[in-house]
Amino acid sequence: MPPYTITYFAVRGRCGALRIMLSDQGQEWKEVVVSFDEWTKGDLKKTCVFGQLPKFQDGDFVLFQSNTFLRHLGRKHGAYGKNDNEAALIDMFNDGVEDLRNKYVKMIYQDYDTGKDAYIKDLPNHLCKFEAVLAKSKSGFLVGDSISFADYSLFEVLLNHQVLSPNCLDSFPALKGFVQKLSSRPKIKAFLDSDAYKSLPINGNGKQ
Ligand SMILES: N[C@@H](CCC(=O)N[C@@H](CS)C(=O)NCC(=O)O)C(=O)O
Repeated sequence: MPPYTITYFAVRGRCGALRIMLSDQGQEWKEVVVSFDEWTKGDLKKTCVFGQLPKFQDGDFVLFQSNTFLRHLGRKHGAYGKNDNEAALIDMFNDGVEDLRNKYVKMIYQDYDTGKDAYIKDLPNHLCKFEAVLAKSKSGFLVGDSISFADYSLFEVLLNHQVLSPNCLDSFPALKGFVQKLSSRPKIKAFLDSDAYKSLPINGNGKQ
């Protein structure tokens, strides 16, 4: 039995970075897929601390909040920096990624038809912040000399933005190199090539 279980809808959504991280860390996990019908008619929602999915189980230990899962795995698998300051920087960058993810999610679910073009036009103003950080990084990672959960988060958000706007990284060589670097890590490459990854839509409403 794998120690980890993800309970979520049939989307990449808020578990995209988590699955990439688990793959890269050589971990196995079980997926429990919840249909919209089960969610709206069943009792699962009532059992979720914030009334939402995803839910993550590490054996008997149950968590909610997707960034909490990343932090938990970061602590367990050595992807949370090598001291308190590195950990704080990793938190900071992950929060920055979360800000961008939230803007993306808002556009996808609330404003896709009328807001997509303006979103893409404004995107360089967000990407340039991460570009500046990675351009200065000697390791090619956001913090220190090894991969952290914030790198998986940023990577996954960039992959989704490349679907939204295929040339969005063209003026950002460090971000482009970062995506290539993570995409070519063997376990990430194998996961991105898998049906498990490819068969899931990015978002629940089919927009991307
Ligand atoms: N901050 C939460 C957000 C969770 C969230 O927005 N869940 C959505 C799906 S991605 C959900 O459960 N929607 C159904 C509902 O609210 O009833 C996280 O990162 O896990």
